[in-house]
Amino acid sequence: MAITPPAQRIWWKEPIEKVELIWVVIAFLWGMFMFFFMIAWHFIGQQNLNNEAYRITPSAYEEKVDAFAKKFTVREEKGVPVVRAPAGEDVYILGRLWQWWPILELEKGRSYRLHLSTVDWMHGFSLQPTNINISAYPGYEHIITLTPTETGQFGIICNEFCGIGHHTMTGKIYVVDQKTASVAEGDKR
Ligand SMILES: [Cu+2]
Repeated sequence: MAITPPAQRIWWKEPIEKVELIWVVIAFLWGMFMFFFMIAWHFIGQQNLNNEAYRITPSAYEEKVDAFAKKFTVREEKGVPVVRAPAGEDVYILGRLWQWWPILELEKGRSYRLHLSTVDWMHGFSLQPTNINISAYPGYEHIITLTPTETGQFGIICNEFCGIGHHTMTGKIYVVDQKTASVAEGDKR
């Protein structure tokens, strides 16, 4: 706000300065370019996940994940089941205070439909070191189509602060070669 009023009181009726007009046009066109590129990037950049989301109650989701784990658990790690579903199947991960559950074992080069939800409140699913980040909410079941391209052990951390145990909220995904029985068997060495 100016301290003194402008000399020309009816300033808004003055013709717009040419340089200002050019900048307004440039800024507008840049804004439009970025708007459409955001959509284009979804297709050409392969950055944004193509996901689906459905309404579900937290307890119904918990039941589904329990049934999934019961069916396909191959071993346990510190009390957490390691679940290896047949390639191409639906796989489930559940977030809660304070863990991502269960541990998944996937095959490299095969596509999975990864279901993701939480049973208490919002958590941030962050897959490391790949750096895939997805917000997970109670009441919404996200489904992400995922095709692992590298074998190894991937960590999941929570990147939305969720209370006193937030820093301990981790999970794991193993990606193994299609013929390998299990990476963790090798880890026990
Ligand atoms: Cu969390």
